[in-house]
Amino acid sequence: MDTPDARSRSRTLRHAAYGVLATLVGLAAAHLVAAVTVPAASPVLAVGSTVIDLTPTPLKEWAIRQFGTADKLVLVGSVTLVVLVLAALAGVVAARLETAGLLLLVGLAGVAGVLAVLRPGSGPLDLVPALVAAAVGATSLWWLHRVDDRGAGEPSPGVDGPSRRGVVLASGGLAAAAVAMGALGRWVTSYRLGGTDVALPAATDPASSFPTGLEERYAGITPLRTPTAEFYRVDTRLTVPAVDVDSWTLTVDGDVEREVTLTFDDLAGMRTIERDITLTCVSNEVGGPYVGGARWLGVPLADVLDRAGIGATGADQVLSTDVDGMTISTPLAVALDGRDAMIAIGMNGGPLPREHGFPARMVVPGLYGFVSACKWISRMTLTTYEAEQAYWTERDWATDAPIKISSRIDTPKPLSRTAAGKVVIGGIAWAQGVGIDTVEVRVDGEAWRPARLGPQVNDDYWRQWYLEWDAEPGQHFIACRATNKDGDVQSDVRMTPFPEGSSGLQEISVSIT
Ligand SMILES: Nc1nc2c(c(=O)[nH]1)N[C@H]1C(S)=C(S)[C@@H](COP(=O)(O)O)O[C@H]1N2
Ligand SMILES: [Mo]
Repeated sequence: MDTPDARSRSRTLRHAAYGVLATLVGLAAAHLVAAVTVPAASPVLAVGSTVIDLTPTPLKEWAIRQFGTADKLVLVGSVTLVVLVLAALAGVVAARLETAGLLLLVGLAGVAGVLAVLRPGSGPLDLVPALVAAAVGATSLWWLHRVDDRGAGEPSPGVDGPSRRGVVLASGGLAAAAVAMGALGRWVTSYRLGGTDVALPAATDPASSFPTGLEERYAGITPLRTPTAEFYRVDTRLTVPAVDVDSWTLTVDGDVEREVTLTFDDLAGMRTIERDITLTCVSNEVGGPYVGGARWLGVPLADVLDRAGIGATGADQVLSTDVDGMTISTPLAVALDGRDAMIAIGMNGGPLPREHGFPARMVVPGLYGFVSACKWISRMTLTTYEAEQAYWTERDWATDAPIKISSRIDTPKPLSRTAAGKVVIGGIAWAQGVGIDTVEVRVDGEAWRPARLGPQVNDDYWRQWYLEWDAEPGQHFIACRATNKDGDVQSDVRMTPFPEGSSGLQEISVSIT
Protein backbone atom coordinates (compact mmCIF):
# COMPACT_ATOMS: atom_id res chain seq x y z
CA MET A 1 0.00 0.00 0.00
CA ASP A 2 1.00 3.56 0.56
CA THR A 3 4.41 3.78 2.24
CA PRO A 4 5.64 7.15 3.60
CA ASP A 5 8.37 6.96 0.95
CA ALA A 6 5.92 6.65 -1.93
CA ARG A 7 3.79 9.40 -0.46
CA SER A 8 6.72 11.78 -0.21
CA ARG A 9 7.78 10.91 -3.74
CA SER A 10 4.33 11.67 -5.13
CA ARG A 11 4.27 14.91 -3.12
CA THR A 12 7.62 15.96 -4.61
CA LEU A 13 6.37 15.18 -8.12
CA ARG A 14 3.16 17.08 -7.51
CA HIS A 15 5.04 20.15 -6.37
CA ALA A 16 7.46 19.93 -9.25
CA ALA A 17 4.43 19.97 -11.55
CA TYR A 18 3.07 23.04 -9.71
CA GLY A 19 6.37 24.80 -10.38
CA VAL A 20 6.25 23.92 -14.10
CA LEU A 21 2.60 24.91 -14.44
CA ALA A 22 3.04 28.21 -12.61
CA THR A 23 6.04 29.03 -14.79
CA LEU A 24 4.16 28.20 -18.00
CA VAL A 25 1.32 30.51 -16.94
CA GLY A 26 3.86 33.23 -16.15
CA LEU A 27 5.60 32.78 -19.51
CA ALA A 28 2.30 32.85 -21.40
CA ALA A 29 1.23 36.06 -19.64
CA ALA A 30 4.64 37.59 -20.34
CA HIS A 31 4.45 36.53 -23.99
CA LEU A 32 1.06 38.24 -24.31
CA VAL A 33 2.32 41.43 -22.69
CA ALA A 34 5.43 41.30 -24.89
CA ALA A 35 3.22 40.96 -27.96
CA VAL A 36 1.62 44.33 -27.21
CA THR A 37 4.86 46.00 -26.02
CA VAL A 38 8.20 44.59 -27.20
CA PRO A 39 7.87 41.11 -28.83
CA ALA A 40 11.60 40.37 -28.52
CA ALA A 41 11.44 40.96 -24.75
CA SER A 42 9.36 37.82 -24.23
CA PRO A 43 11.45 35.96 -21.59
CA VAL A 44 12.34 32.81 -23.55
CA LEU A 45 13.23 34.91 -26.62
CA ALA A 46 15.31 37.35 -24.57
CA VAL A 47 17.27 34.48 -23.02
CA GLY A 48 17.53 32.72 -26.40
CA SER A 49 18.84 35.81 -28.19
CA THR A 50 21.43 36.35 -25.49
CA VAL A 51 22.52 32.73 -25.80
CA ILE A 52 22.93 33.26 -29.56
CA ASP A 53 25.12 36.32 -29.01
CA LEU A 54 27.25 34.63 -26.35
CA THR A 55 27.66 31.32 -28.18
CA PRO A 56 31.28 30.91 -29.28
CA THR A 57 31.67 30.95 -33.05
CA PRO A 58 32.75 27.28 -33.46
CA LEU A 59 29.68 26.08 -31.54
CA LYS A 60 27.44 28.34 -33.61
CA GLU A 61 28.97 26.96 -36.82
CA TRP A 62 28.39 23.45 -35.53
CA ALA A 63 24.75 24.23 -34.74
CA ILE A 64 24.16 25.72 -38.20
CA ARG A 65 25.76 22.63 -39.78
CA GLN A 66 23.86 20.26 -37.54
CA PHE A 67 20.41 21.79 -37.52
CA GLY A 68 20.43 24.08 -40.57
CA THR A 69 17.60 26.59 -40.41
CA ALA A 70 16.02 24.59 -37.55
CA ASP A 71 18.87 25.84 -35.33
CA LYS A 72 16.61 28.48 -33.81
CA LEU A 73 13.88 25.97 -33.00
CA VAL A 74 16.45 23.75 -31.30
CA LEU A 75 17.74 26.74 -29.34
CA VAL A 76 14.33 27.94 -28.15
CA GLY A 77 13.45 24.34 -27.24
CA SER A 78 16.63 23.91 -25.21
CA VAL A 79 16.15 27.21 -23.37
CA THR A 80 12.54 26.27 -22.58
CA LEU A 81 13.65 22.86 -21.32
CA VAL A 82 16.26 24.35 -18.98
CA VAL A 83 13.74 26.92 -17.69
CA LEU A 84 11.16 24.21 -16.99
CA VAL A 85 13.68 22.04 -15.13
CA LEU A 86 14.53 25.04 -12.94
CA ALA A 87 10.80 25.71 -12.55
CA ALA A 88 10.24 22.15 -11.32
CA LEU A 89 13.07 22.68 -8.87
CA ALA A 90 11.45 25.89 -7.63
CA GLY A 91 8.21 23.97 -7.13
CA VAL A 92 9.95 21.28 -5.07
CA VAL A 93 11.77 23.87 -2.96
CA ALA A 94 8.49 25.73 -2.42
CA ALA A 95 6.92 22.58 -0.96
CA ARG A 96 9.33 22.83 2.02
CA LEU A 97 10.09 26.56 2.10
CA GLU A 98 7.41 28.42 0.27
CA THR A 99 9.14 31.81 0.28
CA ALA A 100 12.39 30.34 -1.04
CA GLY A 101 10.56 28.58 -3.89
CA LEU A 102 8.67 31.72 -4.83
CA LEU A 103 11.87 33.76 -4.75
CA LEU A 104 13.52 31.22 -7.04
CA LEU A 105 10.73 31.72 -9.59
CA VAL A 106 10.99 35.50 -9.29
CA GLY A 107 14.77 35.21 -9.69
CA LEU A 108 14.35 33.12 -12.83
CA ALA A 109 12.11 35.81 -14.35
CA GLY A 110 14.56 38.43 -13.10
CA VAL A 111 17.39 36.88 -15.12
CA ALA A 112 15.24 37.06 -18.26
CA GLY A 113 14.39 40.68 -17.42
CA VAL A 114 18.01 41.70 -17.00
CA LEU A 115 18.96 39.96 -20.27
CA ALA A 116 16.05 41.67 -22.04
CA VAL A 117 17.13 45.18 -21.00
CA LEU A 118 20.76 44.42 -21.85
CA ARG A 119 19.86 43.59 -25.48
CA PRO A 120 21.13 46.17 -27.98
CA GLY A 121 18.56 48.85 -28.69
CA SER A 122 16.32 47.91 -25.76
CA GLY A 123 14.67 50.26 -23.28
CA PRO A 124 13.03 50.10 -19.84
CA LEU A 125 9.85 48.77 -21.44
CA ASP A 126 11.71 45.55 -22.16
CA LEU A 127 11.64 44.78 -18.45
CA VAL A 128 7.83 44.64 -18.33
CA PRO A 129 7.28 41.10 -19.71
CA ALA A 130 9.71 39.64 -17.16
CA LEU A 131 7.99 41.54 -14.32
CA VAL A 132 4.68 40.10 -15.48
CA ALA A 133 6.22 36.61 -15.66
CA ALA A 134 7.48 36.98 -12.08
CA ALA A 135 4.19 38.29 -10.71
CA VAL A 136 1.92 35.83 -12.53
CA GLY A 137 4.24 32.86 -12.01
CA ALA A 138 4.73 33.43 -8.29
CA THR A 139 1.04 34.17 -7.69
CA SER A 140 0.05 30.99 -9.55
CA LEU A 141 2.43 28.88 -7.49
CA TRP A 142 1.25 30.51 -4.28
CA TRP A 143 -2.37 29.84 -5.23
CA LEU A 144 -1.70 26.21 -6.15
CA HIS A 145 -0.21 25.76 -2.69
CA ARG A 146 -3.32 27.19 -1.02
CA VAL A 147 -5.52 24.82 -3.04
CA ASP A 148 -3.22 21.91 -2.24
CA ASP A 149 -3.24 22.74 1.51
CA ARG A 150 -7.03 23.00 1.53
CA GLY A 151 -7.25 19.62 -0.19
CA ALA A 152 -4.93 18.08 2.39
CA GLY A 153 -7.42 18.96 5.16
CA GLU A 154 -10.41 17.36 3.44
CA PRO A 155 -11.22 13.70 3.67
CA SER A 156 -10.42 12.07 0.37
CA PRO A 157 -12.12 8.72 0.15
CA GLY A 158 -10.38 6.24 -2.04
CA VAL A 159 -7.61 8.61 -2.99
CA ASP A 160 -4.31 9.12 -1.24
CA GLY A 161 -3.12 12.57 -0.34
CA PRO A 162 -5.10 15.75 -0.71
CA SER A 163 -8.38 15.90 -2.54
CA ARG A 164 -7.60 15.78 -6.20
CA ARG A 165 -10.67 17.72 -7.13
CA GLY A 166 -9.60 21.20 -6.11
CA VAL A 167 -6.10 20.66 -7.40
CA VAL A 168 -7.30 19.31 -10.74
CA LEU A 169 -9.72 22.20 -11.19
CA ALA A 170 -7.12 24.81 -10.28
CA SER A 171 -4.45 23.25 -12.50
CA GLY A 172 -6.87 22.85 -15.38
CA GLY A 173 -7.94 26.48 -15.03
CA LEU A 174 -4.35 27.70 -15.04
CA ALA A 175 -3.41 25.52 -18.02
CA ALA A 176 -6.41 26.83 -19.96
CA ALA A 177 -5.45 30.40 -19.07
CA ALA A 178 -1.89 29.76 -20.29
CA VAL A 179 -3.10 28.36 -23.61
CA ALA A 180 -5.57 31.25 -24.06
CA MET A 181 -2.93 33.90 -23.34
CA GLY A 182 -0.46 32.18 -25.63
CA ALA A 183 -2.99 32.08 -28.48
CA LEU A 184 -4.01 35.70 -27.90
CA GLY A 185 -0.34 36.72 -27.92
CA ARG A 186 0.13 35.03 -31.27
CA TRP A 187 -2.92 36.73 -32.69
CA VAL A 188 -1.81 40.14 -31.42
CA THR A 189 1.64 39.61 -32.92
CA SER A 190 0.32 38.66 -36.35
CA TYR A 191 -2.15 41.58 -36.19
CA ARG A 192 0.62 44.00 -35.25
CA LEU A 193 2.91 42.71 -37.99
CA GLY A 194 0.60 44.32 -40.54
CA GLY A 195 1.24 44.10 -44.26
CA THR A 196 4.31 44.62 -46.39
CA ASP A 197 2.38 45.79 -49.42
CA VAL A 198 4.09 49.03 -50.34
CA ALA A 199 3.98 50.72 -53.72
CA LEU A 200 7.27 50.16 -55.52
CA PRO A 201 8.51 52.49 -58.25
CA ALA A 202 9.28 51.18 -61.72
CA ALA A 203 13.05 50.84 -62.01
CA THR A 204 14.79 53.85 -63.54
CA ASP A 205 17.39 51.39 -64.79
CA PRO A 206 15.69 48.00 -65.27
CA ALA A 207 17.43 44.62 -65.45
CA SER A 208 17.72 42.98 -68.84
CA SER A 209 15.28 40.23 -69.73
CA PHE A 210 15.70 37.01 -67.78
CA PRO A 211 16.65 33.87 -69.71
CA THR A 212 15.04 30.45 -69.35
CA GLY A 213 17.05 28.28 -67.00
CA LEU A 214 18.33 24.73 -67.45
CA GLU A 215 15.93 23.46 -64.78
CA GLU A 216 13.24 23.28 -67.47
CA ARG A 217 15.25 20.67 -69.35
CA TYR A 218 17.20 18.94 -66.55
CA ALA A 219 15.26 18.14 -63.44
CA GLY A 220 17.19 18.57 -60.24
CA ILE A 221 19.26 21.59 -61.21
CA THR A 222 18.66 24.63 -58.98
CA PRO A 223 16.22 27.03 -60.68
CA LEU A 224 17.96 29.98 -62.31
CA ARG A 225 15.98 32.34 -60.10
CA THR A 226 15.22 31.32 -56.53
CA PRO A 227 11.53 31.68 -55.70
CA THR A 228 11.20 34.23 -52.88
CA ALA A 229 9.60 31.72 -50.53
CA GLU A 230 12.56 29.36 -50.97
CA PHE A 231 15.29 31.94 -50.58
CA TYR A 232 17.65 30.94 -47.75
CA ARG A 233 17.40 32.95 -44.56
CA VAL A 234 20.28 33.59 -42.17
CA ASP A 235 20.18 36.07 -39.29
CA THR A 236 20.57 36.29 -35.54
CA ARG A 237 16.86 36.95 -34.99
CA LEU A 238 14.47 34.63 -33.16
CA THR A 239 11.48 36.72 -34.26
CA VAL A 240 11.21 38.64 -37.50
CA PRO A 241 11.11 42.39 -36.82
CA ALA A 242 7.76 44.02 -37.59
CA VAL A 243 8.61 47.35 -39.13
CA ASP A 244 5.93 49.97 -39.72
CA VAL A 245 6.92 51.41 -43.08
CA ASP A 246 5.19 54.75 -42.40
CA SER A 247 7.34 55.54 -39.38
CA TRP A 248 10.48 53.77 -40.65
CA THR A 249 13.46 55.95 -41.64
CA LEU A 250 17.01 55.44 -42.84
CA THR A 251 19.62 57.80 -41.39
CA VAL A 252 23.11 58.41 -42.77
CA ASP A 253 25.41 59.85 -40.13
CA GLY A 254 28.94 59.72 -38.74
CA ASP A 255 31.79 61.22 -40.74
CA VAL A 256 29.57 62.92 -43.33
CA GLU A 257 29.01 66.53 -44.36
CA ARG A 258 25.44 66.56 -43.09
CA GLU A 259 23.36 63.90 -41.40
CA VAL A 260 20.31 62.93 -43.49
CA THR A 261 17.22 60.92 -42.71
CA LEU A 262 15.17 59.40 -45.51
CA THR A 263 11.65 58.00 -45.38
CA PHE A 264 10.57 55.05 -47.48
CA ASP A 265 8.90 57.46 -49.93
CA ASP A 266 12.12 59.51 -50.14
CA LEU A 267 14.02 56.36 -51.10
CA ALA A 268 11.37 55.12 -53.52
CA GLY A 269 11.47 58.53 -55.21
CA MET A 270 15.20 58.36 -55.96
CA ARG A 271 16.87 56.81 -59.02
CA THR A 272 16.41 53.05 -58.80
CA ILE A 273 18.26 50.15 -60.35
CA GLU A 274 17.05 46.60 -60.84
CA ARG A 275 19.67 43.85 -60.81
CA ASP A 276 19.92 40.06 -60.72
CA ILE A 277 22.38 39.25 -57.92
CA THR A 278 23.39 36.02 -56.21
CA LEU A 279 23.64 36.36 -52.43
CA THR A 280 25.83 33.98 -50.44
CA CYS A 281 26.28 33.36 -46.72
CA VAL A 282 29.76 33.02 -45.28
CA SER A 283 28.46 30.07 -43.24
CA ASN A 284 27.77 28.11 -46.41
CA GLU A 285 29.88 24.95 -46.56
CA VAL A 286 31.12 23.88 -49.97
CA GLY A 287 28.06 22.26 -51.59
CA GLY A 288 25.77 23.90 -49.01
CA PRO A 289 22.34 25.57 -49.30
CA TYR A 290 22.97 29.18 -48.18
CA VAL A 291 23.08 30.77 -51.60
CA GLY A 292 20.27 32.25 -53.67
CA GLY A 293 19.67 34.23 -56.85
CA ALA A 294 17.08 37.00 -56.94
CA ARG A 295 16.12 40.18 -58.79
CA TRP A 296 16.65 43.15 -56.49
CA LEU A 297 15.23 46.66 -56.89
CA GLY A 298 16.95 49.45 -55.00
CA VAL A 299 18.63 52.81 -54.81
CA PRO A 300 22.37 52.81 -55.57
CA LEU A 301 24.23 52.91 -52.26
CA ALA A 302 26.48 55.71 -53.55
CA ASP A 303 23.42 57.91 -54.23
CA VAL A 304 22.16 57.42 -50.68
CA LEU A 305 25.58 58.21 -49.20
CA ASP A 306 25.92 61.24 -51.51
CA ARG A 307 22.81 62.74 -49.93
CA ALA A 308 24.85 63.04 -46.75
CA GLY A 309 27.97 64.16 -48.58
CA ILE A 310 31.04 62.01 -48.05
CA GLY A 311 33.58 64.19 -49.89
CA ALA A 312 36.75 64.04 -47.81
CA THR A 313 35.66 61.49 -45.27
CA GLY A 314 38.24 59.75 -43.09
CA ALA A 315 35.92 56.75 -42.81
CA ASP A 316 36.84 53.29 -44.09
CA GLN A 317 33.70 51.50 -42.99
CA VAL A 318 29.95 51.81 -43.43
CA LEU A 319 28.50 50.57 -40.16
CA SER A 320 24.89 49.57 -40.79
CA THR A 321 22.48 49.26 -37.89
CA ASP A 322 19.14 47.47 -38.10
CA VAL A 323 15.93 48.53 -36.36
CA ASP A 324 16.92 46.54 -33.27
CA GLY A 325 20.52 47.67 -32.95
CA MET A 326 22.22 44.74 -34.72
CA THR A 327 25.28 46.00 -36.65
CA ILE A 328 26.93 44.93 -39.92
CA SER A 329 30.10 46.45 -41.34
CA THR A 330 30.97 47.02 -45.00
CA PRO A 331 34.27 48.34 -46.39
CA LEU A 332 33.51 51.82 -47.74
CA ALA A 333 35.90 51.40 -50.66
CA VAL A 334 34.11 48.24 -51.81
CA ALA A 335 30.72 49.88 -51.47
CA LEU A 336 31.81 52.71 -53.77
CA ASP A 337 33.98 50.91 -56.36
CA GLY A 338 31.28 50.97 -59.01
CA ARG A 339 29.63 47.62 -58.39
CA ASP A 340 25.82 47.56 -58.10
CA ALA A 341 25.70 48.05 -54.32
CA MET A 342 22.22 49.22 -53.31
CA ILE A 343 19.69 49.81 -50.61
CA ALA A 344 17.15 47.30 -51.86
CA ILE A 345 13.42 47.83 -51.40
CA GLY A 346 12.19 45.10 -53.74
CA MET A 347 12.86 41.41 -54.37
CA ASN A 348 11.67 39.35 -57.34
CA GLY A 349 9.12 41.95 -58.38
CA GLY A 350 7.52 42.52 -54.95
CA PRO A 351 8.38 44.35 -51.76
CA LEU A 352 11.01 42.70 -49.53
CA PRO A 353 9.39 39.96 -47.47
CA ARG A 354 9.71 40.56 -43.75
CA GLU A 355 12.20 37.67 -43.42
CA HIS A 356 14.44 39.30 -45.99
CA GLY A 357 14.54 42.77 -44.49
CA PHE A 358 11.32 44.69 -45.07
CA PRO A 359 11.21 47.58 -45.77
CA ALA A 360 14.85 48.00 -46.86
CA ARG A 361 18.18 46.20 -46.77
CA MET A 362 21.63 46.53 -48.21
CA VAL A 363 22.78 44.32 -51.10
CA VAL A 364 26.40 44.40 -52.27
CA PRO A 365 27.31 42.00 -55.08
CA GLY A 366 30.45 40.01 -54.37
CA LEU A 367 30.52 40.35 -50.58
CA TYR A 368 29.20 37.71 -48.19
CA GLY A 369 25.94 38.75 -46.53
CA PHE A 370 27.44 39.20 -43.07
CA VAL A 371 29.59 42.14 -44.27
CA SER A 372 27.00 43.75 -46.51
CA ALA A 373 23.42 42.57 -46.62
CA CYS A 374 22.04 44.33 -43.49
CA LYS A 375 18.31 43.62 -43.33
CA TRP A 376 15.77 45.95 -41.65
CA ILE A 377 18.43 48.64 -42.04
CA SER A 378 17.78 51.91 -40.19
CA ARG A 379 21.15 53.64 -40.05
CA MET A 380 24.43 53.84 -41.93
CA THR A 381 27.28 55.39 -40.00
CA LEU A 382 30.49 56.37 -41.75
CA THR A 383 33.25 55.48 -39.35
CA THR A 384 36.49 53.52 -39.08
CA TYR A 385 37.10 49.86 -38.21
CA GLU A 386 39.34 51.18 -35.47
CA ALA A 387 36.63 53.30 -33.86
CA GLU A 388 33.66 50.93 -34.03
CA GLN A 389 33.20 47.19 -34.45
CA ALA A 390 30.16 45.44 -35.87
CA TYR A 391 28.55 42.33 -34.38
CA TRP A 392 30.63 39.78 -36.30
CA THR A 393 33.81 41.83 -36.16
CA GLU A 394 33.63 41.56 -32.37
CA ARG A 395 33.40 37.81 -32.91
CA ASP A 396 36.61 37.73 -34.95
CA TRP A 397 35.11 37.21 -38.40
CA ALA A 398 36.84 38.86 -41.36
CA THR A 399 35.88 42.45 -42.21
CA ASP A 400 36.59 42.40 -45.95
CA ALA A 401 35.11 39.13 -47.12
CA PRO A 402 34.70 38.69 -50.88
CA ILE A 403 32.65 35.66 -51.88
CA LYS A 404 34.93 32.80 -52.93
CA ILE A 405 34.56 31.06 -56.29
CA SER A 406 32.46 27.98 -55.70
CA SER A 407 30.37 25.34 -57.41
CA ARG A 408 27.78 22.85 -56.27
CA ILE A 409 26.45 19.55 -57.58
CA ASP A 410 22.63 19.54 -57.45
CA THR A 411 22.04 16.29 -59.29
CA PRO A 412 22.53 13.39 -58.78
CA LYS A 413 22.10 13.63 -55.01
CA PRO A 414 24.92 12.39 -52.78
CA LEU A 415 24.55 8.67 -51.95
CA SER A 416 21.65 8.31 -54.40
CA ARG A 417 21.07 5.25 -56.61
CA THR A 418 20.56 5.80 -60.32
CA ALA A 419 20.07 3.41 -63.21
CA ALA A 420 23.06 2.95 -65.53
CA GLY A 421 23.05 4.81 -68.86
CA LYS A 422 22.91 8.54 -69.63
CA VAL A 423 22.95 10.46 -66.36
CA VAL A 424 22.91 14.24 -66.18
CA ILE A 425 25.31 15.69 -63.65
CA GLY A 426 24.31 19.29 -63.00
CA GLY A 427 24.45 22.18 -60.62
CA ILE A 428 25.39 25.81 -60.16
CA ALA A 429 28.59 27.81 -59.88
CA TRP A 430 29.29 31.40 -58.85
CA ALA A 431 32.13 33.90 -58.98
CA GLN A 432 30.36 37.20 -58.26
CA GLY A 433 31.96 40.27 -59.78
CA VAL A 434 34.04 38.39 -62.34
CA GLY A 435 31.66 35.77 -63.66
CA ILE A 436 31.99 32.05 -64.39
CA ASP A 437 34.14 31.02 -67.34
CA THR A 438 34.14 27.24 -67.04
CA VAL A 439 32.88 24.47 -64.82
CA GLU A 440 34.58 21.08 -64.92
CA VAL A 441 33.53 17.69 -63.65
CA ARG A 442 35.74 14.85 -62.50
CA VAL A 443 34.50 11.28 -62.20
CA ASP A 444 36.44 8.77 -60.12
CA GLY A 445 39.56 10.93 -60.03
CA GLU A 446 40.02 10.84 -63.83
CA ALA A 447 40.74 13.90 -65.99
CA TRP A 448 38.58 17.02 -65.55
CA ARG A 449 35.91 17.30 -68.27
CA PRO A 450 34.30 20.61 -69.24
CA ALA A 451 30.60 20.91 -68.40
CA ARG A 452 28.13 22.83 -70.55
CA LEU A 453 27.02 26.14 -69.09
CA GLY A 454 23.48 27.44 -68.80
CA PRO A 455 22.50 30.95 -69.93
CA GLN A 456 24.54 33.90 -68.68
CA VAL A 457 22.50 36.37 -66.61
CA ASN A 458 25.35 38.66 -65.52
CA ASP A 459 28.69 38.35 -63.75
CA ASP A 460 27.14 38.91 -60.29
CA TYR A 461 24.82 35.98 -60.85
CA TRP A 462 25.38 32.25 -60.57
CA ARG A 463 25.59 30.05 -63.64
CA GLN A 464 23.91 26.69 -64.11
CA TRP A 465 25.91 23.83 -65.64
CA TYR A 466 25.48 20.19 -66.67
CA LEU A 467 27.35 17.25 -68.14
CA GLU A 468 25.89 14.14 -69.71
CA TRP A 469 27.67 11.14 -68.32
CA ASP A 470 27.63 7.51 -69.51
CA ALA A 471 27.22 5.94 -66.12
CA GLU A 472 28.29 2.35 -65.65
CA PRO A 473 27.21 0.20 -62.72
CA GLY A 474 29.19 0.62 -59.53
CA GLN A 475 30.13 3.16 -56.93
CA HIS A 476 31.35 6.48 -58.36
CA PHE A 477 32.81 9.70 -57.05
CA ILE A 478 31.85 12.98 -58.72
CA ALA A 479 33.57 16.31 -58.10
CA CYS A 480 33.19 19.73 -59.70
CA ARG A 481 35.20 22.94 -59.85
CA ALA A 482 34.67 26.39 -61.34
CA THR A 483 37.01 28.89 -62.99
CA ASN A 484 36.21 32.58 -63.24
CA LYS A 485 36.73 34.84 -66.26
CA ASP A 486 40.08 36.01 -64.85
CA GLY A 487 41.30 32.41 -64.96
CA ASP A 488 41.20 31.92 -61.17
CA VAL A 489 40.30 28.34 -60.32
CA GLN A 490 38.12 27.38 -57.35
CA SER A 491 40.53 26.46 -54.55
CA ASP A 492 40.81 22.79 -53.62
CA VAL A 493 42.18 23.73 -50.19
CA ARG A 494 39.60 22.86 -47.57
CA MET A 495 38.74 25.78 -45.30
CA THR A 496 35.99 26.18 -42.74
CA PRO A 497 33.45 29.02 -43.07
CA PHE A 498 35.15 30.85 -40.17
CA PRO A 499 36.57 33.46 -40.54
CA GLU A 500 36.17 34.33 -44.26
CA GLY A 501 34.21 31.64 -46.04
CA SER A 502 34.63 27.96 -46.89
CA SER A 503 36.73 26.62 -49.72
CA GLY A 504 37.53 23.22 -51.20
CA LEU A 505 35.85 21.02 -53.78
CA GLN A 506 32.59 19.16 -53.38
CA GLU A 507 32.93 15.46 -54.11
CA ILE A 508 29.93 13.18 -53.83
CA SER A 509 29.51 9.45 -54.01
CA VAL A 510 26.68 7.87 -56.00
CA SER A 511 25.79 4.32 -56.86
CA ILE A 512 24.84 3.32 -60.37
CA THR A 513 22.83 0.13 -60.70
N1 LIG B 1 19.82 42.84 -39.48
C1 LIG B 1 20.45 41.75 -39.92
N2 LIG B 1 20.81 41.67 -41.21
C2 LIG B 1 21.45 40.58 -41.69
C3 LIG B 1 21.76 39.50 -40.84
C4 LIG B 1 21.37 39.59 -39.46
O1 LIG B 1 21.60 38.70 -38.66
N3 LIG B 1 20.71 40.73 -39.05
N4 LIG B 1 22.40 38.40 -41.36
C5 LIG B 1 23.21 38.61 -42.55
C6 LIG B 1 23.69 37.39 -43.17
S1 LIG B 1 24.86 36.50 -42.32
C7 LIG B 1 23.31 37.01 -44.43
S2 LIG B 1 24.07 35.74 -45.21
C8 LIG B 1 22.23 37.71 -45.12
C9 LIG B 1 21.15 36.73 -45.50
O2 LIG B 1 20.08 37.37 -46.12
P1 LIG B 1 18.73 36.58 -46.33
O3 LIG B 1 18.31 36.05 -44.98
O4 LIG B 1 17.78 37.54 -46.92
O5 LIG B 1 19.06 35.45 -47.27
O6 LIG B 1 21.64 38.72 -44.33
C10 LIG B 1 22.54 39.47 -43.59
N5 LIG B 1 21.81 40.56 -42.99
MO1 LIG C 1 25.77 35.05 -43.66
